[in-house]
Amino acid sequence: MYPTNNKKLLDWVVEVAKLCQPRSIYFCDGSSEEFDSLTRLLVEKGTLEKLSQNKRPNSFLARSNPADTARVEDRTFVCCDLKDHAGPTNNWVDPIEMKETMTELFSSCMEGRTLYVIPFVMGPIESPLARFGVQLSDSPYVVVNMAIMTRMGSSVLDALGKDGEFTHCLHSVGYPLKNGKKDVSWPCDPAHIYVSHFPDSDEIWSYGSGYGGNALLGKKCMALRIASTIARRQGWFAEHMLLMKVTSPKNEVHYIAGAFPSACGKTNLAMMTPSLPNWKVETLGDDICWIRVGKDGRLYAMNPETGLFGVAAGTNYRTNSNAMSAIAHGTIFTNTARTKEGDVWWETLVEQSPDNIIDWHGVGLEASDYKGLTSASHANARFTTRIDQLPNLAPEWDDPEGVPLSAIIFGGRRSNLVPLVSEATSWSHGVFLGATMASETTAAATGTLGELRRDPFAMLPFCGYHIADYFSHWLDLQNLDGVQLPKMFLVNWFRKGSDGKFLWPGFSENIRVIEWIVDRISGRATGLDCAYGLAPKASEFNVGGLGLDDETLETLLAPEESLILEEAAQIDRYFGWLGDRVPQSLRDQLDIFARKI
Ligand code: SAT
Ligand code: MN
Repeated sequence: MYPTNNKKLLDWVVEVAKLCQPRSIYFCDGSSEEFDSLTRLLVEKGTLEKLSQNKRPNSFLARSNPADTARVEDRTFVCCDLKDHAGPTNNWVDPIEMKETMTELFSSCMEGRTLYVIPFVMGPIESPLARFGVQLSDSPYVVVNMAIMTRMGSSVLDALGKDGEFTHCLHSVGYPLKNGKKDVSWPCDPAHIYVSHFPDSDEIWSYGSGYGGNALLGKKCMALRIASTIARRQGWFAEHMLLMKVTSPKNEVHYIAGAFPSACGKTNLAMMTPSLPNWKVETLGDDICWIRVGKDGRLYAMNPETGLFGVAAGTNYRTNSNAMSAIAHGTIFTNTARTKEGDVWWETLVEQSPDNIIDWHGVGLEASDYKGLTSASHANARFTTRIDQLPNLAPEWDDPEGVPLSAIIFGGRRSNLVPLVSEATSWSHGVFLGATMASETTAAATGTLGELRRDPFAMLPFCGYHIADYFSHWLDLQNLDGVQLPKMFLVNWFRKGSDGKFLWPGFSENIRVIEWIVDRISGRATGLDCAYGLAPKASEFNVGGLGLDDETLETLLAPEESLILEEAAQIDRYFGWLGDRVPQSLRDQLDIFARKI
């Protein structure tokens, strides 16, 4: 009677049903009829509101519980056998203890609800890198989001067959409808959130949250934290990187992956509209890359997702017109404001400034109330939409083999010190640049570094094992026979002048940085030696038409030497905190950096 004969899956569903006591069990088939009937159900329950068919066709708005609006890093756990394997950047709890705690929470937690069985695959099903997962969840909101973000449904069960292996992903919002308790529009249990990973048994258990990466377990939980541990064992890489295709006016094609911490413009870069004529940027992915060494020795990258789960704030026609086109229809919005006419709205959608809006709490505001406020939509309001709605999607985005990388770029938000772009002088130096990248949490005062969050490879909250071992995994690549490694670059769009204003226009003008990167790949540019590697010579960097004066350009292209010793001391303390597993070659790179003044 069930649409699978996979014994492990059936046994597990029975076991979970016994524990969680759902009213019914439903196997998702991934069809559009299923999607429509679940969104209808969610509208009835008040979780979703249908937006105006005229203004935003086939789209919905969800408002979450105000206590459940984002990933919670301090409730995220890596429960491997030994604490030392999780390392200092992860919250570790003994797996047996965590399972005891969570089993109590899961006990009868789905009463009165449907248990949805969500079979999914990360990556094209026929890809050598594809990995199967099954999420058991009591949230229909999760089902419709997983239907957008992953390849989900019957075809996955078919491919799994009788004895296919999969990551076991268990999820509950933690709001049982016991003793006649009424449902609410966004059920959750924010006081008891746990997002737990068991890498040794390939399991994820998540309780209490219905939001984003806490609840859509294919994304950060499986495709990054669990996959990173598997990748390390098997010799590949699960990375928090965008993936883009760049075509130059000379018709050179390059695929570039990029790691950026949050709030550094990663999505906008992935979907950039170049300002320079005859350059073309196409998107393959905005968040996650799985990378392996191909038969020819090059690194091949693949986006394992099928959707975009993007931040609404800051997205508009000026910053990202491709994303705006993608979300013009068929999109689920969560925690944005909306207009009285039934369209979505957020503060930076300046082109459309409605007279009155309904904020993300569902409260109506007059223009005089909300103009000037920055809270009508939540700062982490999101859109979930299919990646193939992007007008600039690269056709090879779902090539099962992936695409060969010419470059990997790292970037953070640094108002001083770090130049606009520089190229690593060796593989070890590139790994050093990635391992020490950082973003400002508090703006720097002039002459100091300010408050920095080190976010190595933008993997700080996503690496499922000891981050120092992760550095070694990257370093080891250079020792592989016949490997042809991409070049590595560090970029920084956020340098400020003494007046506190950004020196670089960013957005579509970032194509100029890409142009220099392409010139380096093809050997046309030579660059200048600096503390961060090779930076562009002013004469080989295209600023035509920008109106940048020579002095500003000079400042942008060079490191701020007076801050290098302070940075080196900070990195030294950081390595000290990470412990003695930090590879010696990275400590050597730090010495070289500190001496390069
Ligand atoms: O909620 S997600 O984890 O998917 C996005 C993010 O917080 O980075
Ligand atoms: Mn991300």
